[in-house]
Amino acid sequence: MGAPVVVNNMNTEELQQTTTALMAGDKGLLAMDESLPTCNKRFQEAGIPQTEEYRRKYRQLIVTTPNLGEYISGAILFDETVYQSTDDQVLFMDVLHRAGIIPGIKVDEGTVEMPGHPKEKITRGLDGLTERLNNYYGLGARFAKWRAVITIGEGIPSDENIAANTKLLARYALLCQQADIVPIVEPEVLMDGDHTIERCYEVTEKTIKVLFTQLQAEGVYLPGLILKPNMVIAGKDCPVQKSTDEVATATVNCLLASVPPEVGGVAFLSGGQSPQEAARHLHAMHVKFDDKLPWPLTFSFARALQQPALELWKGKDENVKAAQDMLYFRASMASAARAGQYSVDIDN
Ligand code: 5MM
Repeated sequence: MGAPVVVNNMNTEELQQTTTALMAGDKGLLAMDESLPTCNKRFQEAGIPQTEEYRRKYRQLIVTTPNLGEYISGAILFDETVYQSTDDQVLFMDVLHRAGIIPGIKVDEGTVEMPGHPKEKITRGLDGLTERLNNYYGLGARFAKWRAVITIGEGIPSDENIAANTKLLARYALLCQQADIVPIVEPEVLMDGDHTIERCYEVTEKTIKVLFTQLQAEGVYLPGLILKPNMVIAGKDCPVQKSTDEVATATVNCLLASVPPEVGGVAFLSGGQSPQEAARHLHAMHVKFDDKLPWPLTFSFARALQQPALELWKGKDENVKAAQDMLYFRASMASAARAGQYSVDIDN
């Protein structure tokens, strides 16, 4: 074996290998990294007690779903989950490794109001990041995730907000790569509001372009990086909702205009779309554009994979099998979408 390739204080060979494994086949990523407030909110809506033990039971349900590794290449965890174990004391990280699923970790520390910009958010989490990354690597994590939130509204997003959030994403990405961890960079343009698809396109394109300018300025190794974008879609409250084909076309055109071809992969968030909508859109992108895509294009859904399973589980042991069957089914549908083989007929 030769010495590892080290560029800009990073092992590019290992980064590329991890990225390739995460983007392999027709698989995608499972985002199970809801922070305490988000997880508790979802539990509250489903009538489930909001305790550490119920969060452990829920994450156990997910990671022990039989054969999930057929469709899922990597799972993004929240810090609490990294240290949790199954009823018979096997760390969830080990359960995932045995299932052929690479564990990843959300390392941002959530959003706060941006100073001087009361309607906009900025993401925290750079303090002590290298130490945390080294610790997570030692525990078996091979990739990480940082989410920035871009809000569309009257006069926003501001240039300052896009610049600040993308700068933080770029710093995070560099620190990850220097710790041999593949960064997922997630600049989420929210679906909240009544904006049109055209406005979403404009903001998403601008955000991603600024992001890659910052990533390149930091010297981030693009083949060892995964972008996690929103799809280009009208706001939830916009009266004009476009067809599946229009969303797929706008999304791919926006990404082709803004994402350098050498990027290791693109994996969408679902952003509040139903599981069926998210799958339809991903499927349409592959059917129409497969031969034009310079990067692997897959999913990194949270709600569009988990929500139906969570609603079946309801916090009750007797519902675990039904919930696991549902999670496995949703993963199979998302994978079919990535393969361009999804249809509403198979999704029932
Ligand atoms: C946008 O949220 C990410 C993707 O989830 P959806 O597919 O449901 O849109 C998700 O990974 C998110 O970043 C995590 O759930 C963590 O969110 P919080 O709000 O807890 O930081």
